[in-house]
Amino acid sequence: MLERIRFLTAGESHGKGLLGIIEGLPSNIKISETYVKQHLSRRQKGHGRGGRMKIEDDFAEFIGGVRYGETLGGPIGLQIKNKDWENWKDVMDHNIPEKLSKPITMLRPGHADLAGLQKFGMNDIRNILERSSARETTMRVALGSFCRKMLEDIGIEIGSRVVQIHNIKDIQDVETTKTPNQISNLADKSPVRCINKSKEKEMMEIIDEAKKQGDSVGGTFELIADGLPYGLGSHSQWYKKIQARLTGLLMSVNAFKAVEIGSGNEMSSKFGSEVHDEIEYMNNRFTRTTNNAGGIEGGMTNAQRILAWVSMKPISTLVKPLNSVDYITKEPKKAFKERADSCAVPAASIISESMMCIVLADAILEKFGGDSMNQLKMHMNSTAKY
Ligand code: EPS
Repeated sequence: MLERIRFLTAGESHGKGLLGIIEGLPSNIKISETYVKQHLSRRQKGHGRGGRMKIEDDFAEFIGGVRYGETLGGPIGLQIKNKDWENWKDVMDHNIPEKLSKPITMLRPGHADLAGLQKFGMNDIRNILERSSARETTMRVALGSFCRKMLEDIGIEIGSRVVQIHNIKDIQDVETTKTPNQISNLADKSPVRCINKSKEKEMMEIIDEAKKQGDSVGGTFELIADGLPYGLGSHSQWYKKIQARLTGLLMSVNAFKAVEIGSGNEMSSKFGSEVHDEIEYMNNRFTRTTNNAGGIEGGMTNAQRILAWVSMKPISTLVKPLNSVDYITKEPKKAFKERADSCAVPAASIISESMMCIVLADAILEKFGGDSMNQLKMHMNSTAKY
């Protein structure tokens, strides 16, 4: 799926913290802990988050791979401490404590609980939920920030905005003249990352209503990338196709249930003549009259804006729990409930930006190569077509 970059995360939601390693990036990417922090803070925000985000102030400490503000070209190692660990030391101890915590056995519908216990032969849901928690995505955002910075330095921008929460939709297309950074900057000012003020209010109200009812809501966000050259990915083999790589990484986030590229679903009910983007040649460039393909044709970028819509299901830990069964006694019981978010769609849009950054940085490095940023830029200057 990734051709040049490899990354891994480790750590439990209420453990000491998270670890991450990314390798395959060139040397001389100029980056600081402050830059990464800025994106971690974006992920922490959003109306509908629960008590946990008031405890954490996510900060990725650079452990290896960066010297004097620049990457060294080797593996990059990061650590993010969980402040909440202080409250969970006994429950999450790696030694056997004097007093074991009571196993959690009331399975939550929609969570990894049941399949995880069956798979690993365990009987305490905590052993599964700690790693299936969205806490892990904190490290993905930190690692993705390195890819984002590399892309920024070669003129590629990635942004996002929320277009739907529950049944409240912002159907307004964003002006095509706005860059992904401009769109993201506007979205970042909104508590739900929606750039349409009247819809923002309605979205906040529906989140409040869900919270009041002990319920949760999902939603959809738009992902945008500009500045891409022709030919990232390839038509020539299934695993090289850029849409397979992009959707693969996006769908690796538990709660993401659908990804549409360009006009996506809408195309299935239209005639071919209505959806394919006509080609023109102006000012020594091929151009398009529309962008229904969302910047990808034949498994390759076509130098148009990449547009994707990603849909997230509602959070599965509910204050008003659903019917379930006790894993041990098999008796009908209400599912386990614990502190949870009622909506994490705004945060999810930042996570998906990070996934897109990793996929696009990887595809750029695959196509243009180079061990340093200078080499990459030279290769792109001489061969990239826009
Ligand atoms: C999560 C449950 C909540 C969220 C958490 C994901 O955590 P807690 O159980 O500690 O209240 O806040 O998200 C994060 C910690 C985060 O950093 O985004 C879950 O069950 O997935």
